[in-house]
Amino acid sequence: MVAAGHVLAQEAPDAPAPAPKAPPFLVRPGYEVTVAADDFPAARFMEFDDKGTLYVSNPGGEILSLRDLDHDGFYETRGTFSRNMKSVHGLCWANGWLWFTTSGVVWKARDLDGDGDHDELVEVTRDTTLSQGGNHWMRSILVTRTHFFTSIGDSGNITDESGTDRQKIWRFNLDGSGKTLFASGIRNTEKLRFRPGTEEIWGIDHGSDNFGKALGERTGSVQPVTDFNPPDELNKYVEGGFYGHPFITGYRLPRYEFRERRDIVDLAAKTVVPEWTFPAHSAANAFCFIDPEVNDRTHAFPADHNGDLFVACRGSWNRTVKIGYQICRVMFDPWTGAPYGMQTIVSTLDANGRTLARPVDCVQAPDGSVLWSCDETNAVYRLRYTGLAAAKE
Ligand SMILES: [Ca+2]
Ligand SMILES: [Ca+2]
Ligand SMILES: [Ca+2]
Repeated sequence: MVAAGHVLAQEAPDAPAPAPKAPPFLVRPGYEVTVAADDFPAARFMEFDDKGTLYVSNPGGEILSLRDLDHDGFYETRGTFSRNMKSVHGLCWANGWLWFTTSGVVWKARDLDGDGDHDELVEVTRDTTLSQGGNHWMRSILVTRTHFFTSIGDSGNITDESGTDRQKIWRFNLDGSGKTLFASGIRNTEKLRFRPGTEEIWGIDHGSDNFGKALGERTGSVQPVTDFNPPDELNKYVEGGFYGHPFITGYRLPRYEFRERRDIVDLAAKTVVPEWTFPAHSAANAFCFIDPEVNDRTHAFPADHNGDLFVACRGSWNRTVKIGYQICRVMFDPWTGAPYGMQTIVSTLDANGRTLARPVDCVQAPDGSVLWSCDETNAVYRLRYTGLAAAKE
């Protein structure tokens, strides 16, 4: 018979391994990045439920469910909420359900017994009403008390799809009925969210590639026009709004390719301009707002971050010098509700310009920190504010 103490000594190696270290990102003084979870097939979009479960979608077909049971910021417990859902992307927690999208279907599911796997799955609406596929197959989802909103982008780069269901945001009743056009002229907006404390719908629209190609630019070498045009747009989507694509870009600039259209100036005149823009090819992808209710409770970030936007910029391919590759903060003026500035918080290029990560999405965690995902390192990182005093130490 073995003494109890001896058995404990034998079991000691089973203690949890320390959390992995984050790559050497360039992080703004006062902030810190750690690994929240890793070893994903690909980590794309994220959402929390009301019990602190983190959901991470992987377009290969899974939604993983993660928990940080000891509240140390590392999500050590993992389940598979949903599987065999090829192209699963957009996520939104609402009314007790995790709503999610595949390219041509809007679904909702819930876990009733708390084991991290769904027990109930509902197909809310299918591709008889939703376009699918193409280059931009990622489908957004925003669920409100009364409706859900979804969109799918341009099937190519600058395709005239104005006569189709693409390049538009659609509003549905919660049961999938009542499809109504909400906004149009959108190239590729992968995430929609309310600005905290309002019912304003915000999203980021990706600018096109190869702006100067029709003028003789050569992709990857001589592209003075494309390097700086067009911007990625932070838009406030209003009912009936036309956002320009594919004819008009940014601040009512007509596209060279559509200059022969007789209505091109009228199209420019009716285009809703962006509330803010990001440098061309940043690939400003997805975002979260800092909800003041959460931040005032957790004090995770200074109070002047309340209502600001954290944006995951995946970074450029269509630029001669890399740009994007960062987590940035877009500051909002709480008085006007409008953006007024931008800071880089994390650069995912190292000092030699090498790519350390390509950020995809940001989400505010229940502890107030901001989690961001990367589908190349296949990890989720945790960004928090540690203070300038800590930065000097
Ligand atoms: Ca933990
Ligand atoms: Ca379950
Ligand atoms: Ca636009």
